[in-house]
Amino acid sequence: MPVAYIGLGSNLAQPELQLRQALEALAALPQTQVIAQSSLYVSEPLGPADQPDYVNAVAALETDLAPLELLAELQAIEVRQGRVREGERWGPRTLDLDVLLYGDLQSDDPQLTLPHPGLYERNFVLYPLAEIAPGLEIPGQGPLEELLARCARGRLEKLSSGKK
Ligand code: ROI
Repeated sequence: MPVAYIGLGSNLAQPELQLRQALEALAALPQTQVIAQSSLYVSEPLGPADQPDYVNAVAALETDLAPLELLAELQAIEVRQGRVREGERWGPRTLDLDVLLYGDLQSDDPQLTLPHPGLYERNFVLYPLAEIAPGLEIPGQGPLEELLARCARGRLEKLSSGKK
């Protein structure tokens, strides 16, 4: 089964709870198992600074869902947890679930660009990812550790530890 890595983020309506609920929802997806989850991290907002800090994490799934099926399931979880897709670009959100990687797939489908274009330079993605997938090769980019070496850790604090 392919392994997909999912980025989770929230900065509204009890972000830590949002992430814990989202992780439970991921575990309940059809044809899917959560094989690892990172610690939860508190991160400073990328984008407008006048918004609350984020809680971020990364999960690894083994899934038989096709990439767009997985995306649709993630969007349904976002909506169930109160996501409203409008308002300010790069503004605050109750829950964001991104497909970061899907196996070694590379895609420039505008619906689902893979690897996720934000992956390469976001501390709140790279550090949690490295926690659960050390040595990972990022398709088209090279070793995760090389991206990490170029990415300042910044203000990123572990909130609680991961699992598995
Ligand atoms: N900033 C942080 N720290 N974490 C996020 O998950 C996040 N998500 C976003 C934007 C608004 C770009 N900023 C973020 O979508």
